[in-house]
Amino acid sequence: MTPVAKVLEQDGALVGELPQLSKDQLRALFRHMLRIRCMDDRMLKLQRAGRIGFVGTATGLEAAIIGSAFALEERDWLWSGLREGGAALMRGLPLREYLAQMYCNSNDTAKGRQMCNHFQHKGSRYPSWSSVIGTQIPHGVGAALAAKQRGLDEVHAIYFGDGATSSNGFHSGLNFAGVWKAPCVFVCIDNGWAISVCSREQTAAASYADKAVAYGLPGVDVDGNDALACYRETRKAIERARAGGGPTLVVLKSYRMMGHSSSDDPTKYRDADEVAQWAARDPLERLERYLVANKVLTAKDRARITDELYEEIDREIHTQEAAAPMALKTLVEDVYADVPRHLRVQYNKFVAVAERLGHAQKGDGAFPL
Ligand SMILES: Cc1ncc(C[n+]2csc(CCOP(=O)(O)OP(=O)(O)O)c2C)c(N)n1
Ligand SMILES: [Mg+2]
Repeated sequence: MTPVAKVLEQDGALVGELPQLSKDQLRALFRHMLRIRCMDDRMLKLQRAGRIGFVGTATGLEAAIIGSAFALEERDWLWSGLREGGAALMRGLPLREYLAQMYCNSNDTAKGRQMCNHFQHKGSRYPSWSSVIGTQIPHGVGAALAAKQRGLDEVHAIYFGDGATSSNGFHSGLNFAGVWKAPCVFVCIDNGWAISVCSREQTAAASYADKAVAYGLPGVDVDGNDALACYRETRKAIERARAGGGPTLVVLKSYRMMGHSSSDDPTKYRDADEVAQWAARDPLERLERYLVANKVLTAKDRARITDELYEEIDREIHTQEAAAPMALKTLVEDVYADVPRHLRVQYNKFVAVAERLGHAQKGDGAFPL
């Protein structure tokens, strides 16, 4: 097992080589991490109030998600595994589109065809992610290899959780990328649990990073609650991939503080002691302590930024609450140039039921026969 890369102790003390980041960049890093915490609070409350259907939180994983994605350039790609919505916001997904996707309303660019929380944003090179674990790994490797063949200067960061290391896609993706030196970085967010399966039941390896050896890649273990370490190690791996050195497996060791999703109750399978130990290693507090001690932030800044973020989020929630639902006719559109007769028949029957139940909107009866 490789030593775990670290820059900051939990009290904010410097114990490793600092990455090159300006004060403005450090403040941005902190703000993007804090936004995840604020979004989780609001999304979970909306889900519990029955306003949205499903949420997968990232509380506890802020340093892993933002620290690593902060190392990407605009021209690079991020293939999301599950919980990287905060990185999508940082890289350009408008908050409006994020929330429209949570509501699956008429502003949703995925037209309500994805489950809530399954973001995609073409503008910032964030392909739509799939709940089917590990499938993004070979997709991302293929896209990286295509970029290399076309002479494009792009690196593809492929994210996945510890659970995905048991998927077929992990093996075929890492093997293929190693052989062909695809310009990609594998970012494994090891949060200790794959729903209710803990890491010691997932693998007999001492660390997920050790698996890189079998594919001829370097693997690195990183303290995933240390934003600066996550940034530094991902940046190194990106630079190596960009220079033609091939992929690296970067394992960010962290912990999911809440349930797997809003449908899960983690108290059924894990101890309160374990959760408390990780609560004491909070990634936001660690970075804040370092930034305050080094006068990049003041002790009052966190509360001020939190208020600003909530104001921005709440304003957009009100807008999306008021937006119309997705038009029902989109159910049968976009597959055929013209909606064929058999789908029109089914659709008209469906609309008759929707009208009776009061779910149909004006214009939903779009395909009269
Ligand atoms: C191929 C496949 N098998 C099983 C599942 C059910 N499933 C959904 S999430 C999950 C665990 C994912 O764990 P991990 O990769 O560690 O990500 P995390 O949820 O911890 O972020 C499983 C087994 C699935 N979605 N796809
Ligand atoms: Mg996991």
